[in-house]
Amino acid sequence: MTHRTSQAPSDNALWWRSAVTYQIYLRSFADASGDGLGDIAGIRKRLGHLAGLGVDAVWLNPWYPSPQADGGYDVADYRSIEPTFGTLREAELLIEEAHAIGLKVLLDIVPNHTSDEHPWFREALAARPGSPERNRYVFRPGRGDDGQLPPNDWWATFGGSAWERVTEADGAPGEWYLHLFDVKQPDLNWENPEVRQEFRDILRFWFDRGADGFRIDVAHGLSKDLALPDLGEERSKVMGVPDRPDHPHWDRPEVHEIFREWRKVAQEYTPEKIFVAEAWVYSPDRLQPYLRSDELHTAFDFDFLRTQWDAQALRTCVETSLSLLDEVGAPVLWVLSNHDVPRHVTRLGRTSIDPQDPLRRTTGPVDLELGRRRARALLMFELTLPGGVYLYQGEELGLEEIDDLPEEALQDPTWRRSGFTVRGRDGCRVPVPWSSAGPSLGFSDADPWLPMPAHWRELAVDRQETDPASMLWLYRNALRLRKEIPALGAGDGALPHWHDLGREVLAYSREPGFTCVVNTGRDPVRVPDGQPVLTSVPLAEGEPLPGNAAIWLLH
Ligand code: TEU
Repeated sequence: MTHRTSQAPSDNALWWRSAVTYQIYLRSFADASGDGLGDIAGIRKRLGHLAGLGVDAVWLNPWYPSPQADGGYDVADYRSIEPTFGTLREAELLIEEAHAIGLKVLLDIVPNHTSDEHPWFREALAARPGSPERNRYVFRPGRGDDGQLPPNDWWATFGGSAWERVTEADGAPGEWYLHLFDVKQPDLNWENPEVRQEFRDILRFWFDRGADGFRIDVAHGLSKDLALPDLGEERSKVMGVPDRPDHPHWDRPEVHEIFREWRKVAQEYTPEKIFVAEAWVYSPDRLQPYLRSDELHTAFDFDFLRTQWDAQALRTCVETSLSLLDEVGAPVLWVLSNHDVPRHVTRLGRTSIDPQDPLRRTTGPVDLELGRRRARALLMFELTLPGGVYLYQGEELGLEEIDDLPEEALQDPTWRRSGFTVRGRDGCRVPVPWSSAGPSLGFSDADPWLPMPAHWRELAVDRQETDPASMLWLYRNALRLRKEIPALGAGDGALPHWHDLGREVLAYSREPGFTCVVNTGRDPVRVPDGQPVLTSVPLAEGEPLPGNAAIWLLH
């Protein structure tokens, strides 16, 4: 039993093992400049919301200069700030102000690809085939008599071929370059020492400006089998995740060498800087190597995010993740939503379940009331698990996925590249409603970059602030109790002690004296003795716990 967790995580060099981190999707958080797009000044005005919520850290999605072909994940300059978001000075001030209220600040690094408007790519286009400039990326001649066919059959994540042909300086059709995402996101060649050196320097640039760490975008994608073997897949899997262990461009063994180098950069600082990997892997055991003691500190647990609302499935996921990561001494990071997946209120409220679609991207009937009820219970489960938690902006308001954005508003490159068949991720990126009045619900003075539904007035921060039954109050209360209850937090190596209250019930204890019960079924269940400290639904003393609800007990 460890008491480490009862301290404020920020006072502790190991804060990242138990921190609750709030993801700020900058474009949609708060707009102070009045252009309809969120910005740094907007975040600085709303820091009080985060302090009031009780989180320990923030993670900011990319804020660098970018043509915004993929929401900023197409970076044109890694050492500056996109002018519509603010200035480098404002970024430094934001980091300082966050630190002053006890929040750590994590940035987002995008090492798999640059923007096609990055100077390196412009130089590569202007240079000859075989030149050092081209060798920073993955350029290859095409197949076929005239090189008119792509070098192999790899697909881009957003749809279509992963290869694009360029026109050479003499005007002739030329080589092809690899892009595992949009055509405006050419993949870097991580076998090239110059690329490695550049990114180590970029890490230092932001660490020197106060960043406490980085979320690593597509950490599983950096290394490729440069023999470029065909995949043999006939059809593009739009927004697919690695579906086999020996994939030629996802989760290659060579990637670990890169992260060992990065760890050394983090260790140049005191306290050490930290990393969180966005790594989509084939099976939970494949996350383990990323988290060895000389590699990355943490990685999102996407299996938890993909697990359905079922006590047995959730328990299996939790046990598997905890025991696998404990073998390498790493904490698990529990996460339910982010800017890439349908919001979990909607996922939990979908009444028809397709096992082939665990992220529930497919639209279909949704019972939002049920989804919110389950989301409240699942949050209470998540926040009691050993390890850290990532929250995505707006989940504290119970926001749902917006499935019916007008087609002309859609901006995710997936929509176009999938031949207008996959709507993409805009539905979870709709701006935050801050106030129940005003045309863009307090987000901006202008029209927001994605339309906000009028009914979100009911979910606005100002409404929920005055309502103790709201989702916002549940988050605040749960986060406060998580800090106060000694059993909660990191709990390194401590596996939960499960109780058998039936197949549809998750019930477990952590020492000293804490029990969480989640009823994923419909029938009420009797809960163990103890003093209730939090319930996801109103509950009288001694009353059985109804379906789709949770309770915390002290004893
Ligand atoms: O996402 C990487 C990624 O692999 C996801 O697109 C994944 O395939 C999907 O979420 C699984 O359903 C990261 C960023 O989070 C995303 O926003 C970017 O578009 C992408 O990288 C490219 O940089």
